[in-house]
Amino acid sequence: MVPPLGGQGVNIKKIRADFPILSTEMNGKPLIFLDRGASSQKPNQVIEAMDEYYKTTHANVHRGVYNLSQRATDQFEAARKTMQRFINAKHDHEVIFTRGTTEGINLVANSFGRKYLKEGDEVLISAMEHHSNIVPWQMACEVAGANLKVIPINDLGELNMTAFAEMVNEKTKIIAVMHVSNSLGTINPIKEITAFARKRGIPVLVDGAQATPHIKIDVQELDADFYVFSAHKMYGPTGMGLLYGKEELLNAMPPYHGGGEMIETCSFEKTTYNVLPFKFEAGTPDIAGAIGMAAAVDYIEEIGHEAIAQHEYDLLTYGTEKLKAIDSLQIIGKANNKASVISFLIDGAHPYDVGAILDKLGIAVRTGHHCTQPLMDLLNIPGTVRASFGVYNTREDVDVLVAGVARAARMLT
Ligand code: C6P
Repeated sequence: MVPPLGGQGVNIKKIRADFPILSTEMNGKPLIFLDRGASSQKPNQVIEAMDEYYKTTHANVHRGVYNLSQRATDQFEAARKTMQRFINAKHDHEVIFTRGTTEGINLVANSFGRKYLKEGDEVLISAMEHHSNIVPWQMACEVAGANLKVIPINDLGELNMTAFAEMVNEKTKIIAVMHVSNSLGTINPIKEITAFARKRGIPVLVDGAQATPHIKIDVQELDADFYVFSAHKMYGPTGMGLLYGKEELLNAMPPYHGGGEMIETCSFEKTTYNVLPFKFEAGTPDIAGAIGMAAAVDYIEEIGHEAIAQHEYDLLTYGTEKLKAIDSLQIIGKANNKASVISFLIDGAHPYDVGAILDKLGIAVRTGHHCTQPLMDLLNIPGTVRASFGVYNTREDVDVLVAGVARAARMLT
């Protein structure tokens, strides 16, 4: 595991006080929320920003001449600027608001696929992908008569980069890989992948759903052609996300959804399309969602990426060592470069049974295949128990988890 650089530590007491849900109880026990990977909890700053918007500013955006609509538009577009800064996109019109990672990938698979995928072409994904980065490509390949190719992983749960290099060829039209694995915690070498692809003129889509809460993202430095993520995994609202795409690519791609806002002119005979980003934002957007996502970014930036990374790295190493001490426990995903996700199995116990016992103790973990069924099939396991940490988790949370897992192991094996 590679420790993050620097970091001043986090004021955990203050952070925990920001999240009202963390002081509630579950099954008569204090809630220990270890499922940030599925969705993070929300701080007051995000809840209040959205609440304030609805109470004082709401009107539809880009439509009204009246003052209130203009104010809503200004806040919505200010949120886009915040997101541009967050990922260091060159232009704000490269920031497309979506409903989340899933919609972002579907947009690219559909639009890029329609324009560029032809019979016999290849789309390269990896063996650890989430269903969201598998199924849209399968659908696009089916339409085009193209083939989906899968980069294998090694025993640690890392991409096999030798195999990757061998698999890229003149038929490869796009590479779509996750930045951080939701099931294994692996941080993939995106820069290495984009550098290799760039030399061959192949665009790369990066699924950043699990990366943005942990890692400072600089899409220009990563040289990602597309980068997608969801607000709800990074302390923002559900139903909101972002697709970043390089201007040139987005301009060349056809629209995904048709409707209001995305047109320049519309007649029964012919429609011409709006400029970026509106070409890809048909219909009334989730205005409060964009404002909430920007508030989540402000929240993350106020604490600081390095401080968050260092705090979560501490939880990862502390938790891994403690859990490893349980005899019947097997960690799934041992990459050298890992984010704060610990997947594990107890010999002889089904993940659901472990999860159900932990739930009785007030501990929320995710169990199952984590929407990476092909990966679970490859590993020949039914799924895992997964603890994923956020900025609000503590070593005490980890201690409660470890005691609960030890108890589950005694009961079930
Ligand atoms: N993973 C998990 O528990 P949406 O649902 O669109 O916000 O995100 C989908 C998605 C895409 N890629 C990765 C790497 C993800 O982890 C997820 C969501 C959750 O692991 C729910 S399945």
